Amino acid sequence: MIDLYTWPTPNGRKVHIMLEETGLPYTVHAVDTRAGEQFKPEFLKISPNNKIPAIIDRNGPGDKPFALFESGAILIYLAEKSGKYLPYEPAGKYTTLQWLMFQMSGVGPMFGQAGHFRSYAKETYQYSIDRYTNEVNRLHKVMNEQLGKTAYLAGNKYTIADIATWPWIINPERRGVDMALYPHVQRWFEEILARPAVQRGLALLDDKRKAHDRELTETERDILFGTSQRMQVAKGKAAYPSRSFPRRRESITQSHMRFRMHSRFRGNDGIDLVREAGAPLLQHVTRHRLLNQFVRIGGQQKP
Ligand SMILES: N[C@@H](CCC(=O)N[C@@H](CS)C(=O)NCC(=O)O)C(=O)O
Repeated sequence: MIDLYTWPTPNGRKVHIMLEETGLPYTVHAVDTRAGEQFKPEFLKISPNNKIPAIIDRNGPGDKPFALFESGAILIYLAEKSGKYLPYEPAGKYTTLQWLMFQMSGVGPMFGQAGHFRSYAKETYQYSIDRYTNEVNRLHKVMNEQLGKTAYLAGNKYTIADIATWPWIINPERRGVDMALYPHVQRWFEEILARPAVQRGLALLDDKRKAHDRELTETERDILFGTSQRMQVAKGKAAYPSRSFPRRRESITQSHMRFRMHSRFRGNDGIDLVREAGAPLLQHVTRHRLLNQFVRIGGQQKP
């Protein structure tokens, strides 16, 4: 039995469809990301990146419970568990993984940012809208060329590369895409839409999606994109502004010391360098920290 932690978004739907396609038994646990449920400690234990989807396979490796986050990893895991949608022979397998990585590193992030700047950002940032809309269209062109040659993204078999990409093609107008320009993507989209398992996957938690098909409230916006999100990440520690400044100073110090060590003090005693480093640039750093840094850097440089 797979425990599925999810919400009806493109990344969640990848796993909804995969579970329906494979027929693996599963139980759904809704994680309302607009209400901040992704920050609950029990969910963070499974998905420390505070994002859906995540799973726990009650019968994981060694027949022990096994937790997994990141939709790409989940798709590979479920494909190997079920023996479906990831070819076994190496060429087919790596071609599938190649297109899966294309989705994870290109389609997901770029489409996500396009949607963000076109629909969710409160102000209009034209540069960002243009940048991500261009990328979305470029990626559609890449897919269109591929799907003009093969039935599916990784060849003539339906694979996890298609399952990962397909939910991101829904509502193309929201990302500034005119599908008439990409007829092969459109053909592929319609073929996959007609699959009964895909229909069942789309139906999962769809009532919740419909209820949320509206403008974000201020609180929801803050949870997803604002200070709530940042504070959660920095939880238990100081918030970003007070931490980032000293960190940057430290790295200036470190590179400054490396430079001097290479150019002038190579082979000298570390204490000399620490004395020399009383220069204005380094005044804010305590002598103790300087010594520690020098010992660390100096230790690496010694023959
Ligand atoms: N790379 C991740 C991305 C997952 C992701 O972005 N999930 C979104 C919903 S589509 C989420 O949980 N957002 C909540 C948040 O960022 O707090 C994956 O593919 O699993």
